[in-house]
Amino acid sequence: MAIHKARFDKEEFKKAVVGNCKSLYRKTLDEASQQQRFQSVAYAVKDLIMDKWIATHKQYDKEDPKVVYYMSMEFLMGRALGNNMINLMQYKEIKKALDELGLDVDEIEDQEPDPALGNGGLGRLAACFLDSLATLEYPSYGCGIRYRYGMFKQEIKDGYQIETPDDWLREGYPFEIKRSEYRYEVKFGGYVKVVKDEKTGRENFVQEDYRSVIAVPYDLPILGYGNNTVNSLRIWDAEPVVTFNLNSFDKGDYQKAIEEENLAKNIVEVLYPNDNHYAGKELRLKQQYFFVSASVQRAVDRYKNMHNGDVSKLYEKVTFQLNDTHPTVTVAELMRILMDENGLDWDQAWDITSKTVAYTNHTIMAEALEKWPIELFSRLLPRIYQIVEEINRRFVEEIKAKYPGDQEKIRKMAIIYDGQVKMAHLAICAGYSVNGVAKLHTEILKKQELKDFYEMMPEKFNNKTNGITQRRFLLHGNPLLAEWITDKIGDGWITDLKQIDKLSLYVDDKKAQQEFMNIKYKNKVRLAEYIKKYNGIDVDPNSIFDVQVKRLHEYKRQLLNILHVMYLYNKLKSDPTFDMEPRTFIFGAKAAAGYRIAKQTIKLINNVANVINNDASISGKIKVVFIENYRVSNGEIIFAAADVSEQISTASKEASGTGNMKFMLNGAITLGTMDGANVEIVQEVGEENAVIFGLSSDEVIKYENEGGYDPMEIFNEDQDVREVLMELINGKYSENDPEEFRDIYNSLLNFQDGRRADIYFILKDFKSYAKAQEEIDKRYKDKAGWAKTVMLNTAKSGKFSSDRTIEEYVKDIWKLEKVHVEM
Ligand code: 8GP
Repeated sequence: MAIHKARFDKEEFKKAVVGNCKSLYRKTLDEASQQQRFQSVAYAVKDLIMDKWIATHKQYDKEDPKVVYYMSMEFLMGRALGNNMINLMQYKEIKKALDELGLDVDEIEDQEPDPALGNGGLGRLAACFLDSLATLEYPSYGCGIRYRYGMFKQEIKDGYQIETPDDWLREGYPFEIKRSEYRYEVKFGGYVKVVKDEKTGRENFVQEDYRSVIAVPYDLPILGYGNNTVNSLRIWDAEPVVTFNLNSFDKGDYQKAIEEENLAKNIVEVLYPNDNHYAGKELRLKQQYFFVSASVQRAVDRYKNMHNGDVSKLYEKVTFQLNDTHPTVTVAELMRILMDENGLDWDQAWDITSKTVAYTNHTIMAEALEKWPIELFSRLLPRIYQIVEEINRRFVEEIKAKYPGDQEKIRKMAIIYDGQVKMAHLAICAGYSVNGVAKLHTEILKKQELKDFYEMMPEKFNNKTNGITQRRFLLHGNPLLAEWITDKIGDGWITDLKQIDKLSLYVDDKKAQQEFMNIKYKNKVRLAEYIKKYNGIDVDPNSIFDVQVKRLHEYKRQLLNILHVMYLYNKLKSDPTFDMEPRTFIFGAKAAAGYRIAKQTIKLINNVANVINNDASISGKIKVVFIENYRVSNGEIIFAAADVSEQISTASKEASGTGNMKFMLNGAITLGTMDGANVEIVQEVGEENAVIFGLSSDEVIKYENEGGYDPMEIFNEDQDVREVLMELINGKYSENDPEEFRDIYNSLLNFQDGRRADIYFILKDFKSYAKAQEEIDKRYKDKAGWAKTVMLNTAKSGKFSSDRTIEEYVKDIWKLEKVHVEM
């Protein structure tokens, strides 16, 4: 790839920063607050982007390439300033300019709120994809919601998680631009009137007596690395139709005016903080239809403008990728627009739609499946529901034709059944592609979860193993290692991560090992300072940094990790000869606000930390740290500093994982189960360079099909496990309230609320996990062996770039062509 480095005029840039400060705040830089300085810098950087952004879209208008619309309820972008400086290839130059202005680049970057318009894996994947699409010069739009409040901020008080609102727009977000010219009306409720056109005899469907909002887009620039491509992330805000609806007011429809005002205010208010869990709230369905309708209307209009108003070949230039089922109403909305607004008949509209929409599945967790009650769905979206009904009717006919007399197939596959609208079934039926996000995950979809669909339409199914962008998670997050790698093998890895394999040549080289471990040490010092600053805990950078950061969910088994810490602590206390490498167990995780047992687990981790960190008798052999408010920005620091990457989900449950890839890239060893993309990580790095434990996914699925296993047997037979479990309820870690962790205890041992005991096989995997942990300890003692292993992890991470993933989507699903932007 030809890397393009634009000219940078340092003096002009400095002038711009000073000028921005003056025009924005009527201040000089030294009078300004840190936040105001950040804003002044950010606007100057935005200026550097603007011409490229304009040029990119001119080029798109001229060449009329096919465009992918990445439809997602979530984009977990992380901070933009540093990333934009990097992708402009002007990080060092800008840093120098800031130095000369007396500004510290790290402090300035630290002022930016993390735009956190996402929960976890799915949202961060979307952000990595946008980075790769722009870097690879593919035309694309991210389409989402401009939540007024993003992912909540987590504070830990007394060991408990407290959620506080993330008011990320308070100071104004410098990189966005409002695009009032692209406003669209989105309609909810009312009823559908059928009007017969006397001349043509055609029936037209008109929504009446509805409430509506105006969707107004804000665009954020998405910069390619080292090129002139600047794509857009388009997030929609909602405004009332008329702020104070005089028209309606005149007619006495005061109520309607107020309702529309409230609808607009509520709709984009907040991101639902659930990860891998479906809450089924009406407002959520409103959010979904809101951003989908606006995005699809805009996409169709754009296409029509470029094709004389003729929509019949839309699929040649437009494709919608559905990031999980959340935007699945895209299917029906596109049908509606094609039929009701462009006069196509059903078959024409269906032909276009089913060549335009594709679906990605991100989880097999049953509780994440979106199923809307018909009552709610049809009341909120009456016309959309009619269309879904007709899609379902035709689909059921197809099922009947293929499997005559097989009522069971209809029960399992129909889109509407049992009073519910099943979004995954709609996405699969209408989509031209269905993909999982790691090999194992896709196999499980084909063999288990979506078996019937796979049998009926195998050609739709394909795998796209996830990836991450090395620009953020190595080049920006770990500058020391990035520079070292570039010294050794050149900078090709930045846009072609496969090249990082060239490091394999150095893994036995003593000097290189030493350098690599020195960098790891410095990154551990950086994290230790962060921990000291935010947690007040001293941790030893010479200890093993053993890290589990991800959303808190039972299937991810943070509980297994902390139970093992309790077990280790018991060992240390009871056996004075027990020898172990000092270990710092680091956790970071947000729990959904309503997820009780997840929140209890956070409290448990903090209480265990409290007891162990304050026990002088173990002379600091174990430290436990819970990092508050884990998010993209501190994640970058954490990945760089990790020795051990905890990827310990119950096999079969983690669709892919992407944190696992970030750790690997930064030179950590995976301690994990054969789940999600761990399987492929092991394949790339070799079994001897990872530590694997636990049940296989086949074993888990087999147990599940047989009704589970009996954790009581383990409890009764394994003295160590029993001791740890008793400590959950004897007040050892909850002096004030010995009952505090009763729910956790029960979840492991007792059938309750219709749920079997230990459905995530924590006790079943405990012994094998403890052994794996011993193995880590043993390996760390061999310094050279360890260095080689972690270097190999970095060297073999090439497959896990989102650039590779995107190239696969482009080739197999989207069929896009690159557009090179000249300046
Ligand atoms: C996640 C999967 O749990 C994770 O394994 C995968 O790596 C990631 O998606 C990207 O593919 N799923 C979600 O984040 C998820 O389902 N979130 C939605 C409910 C918000």
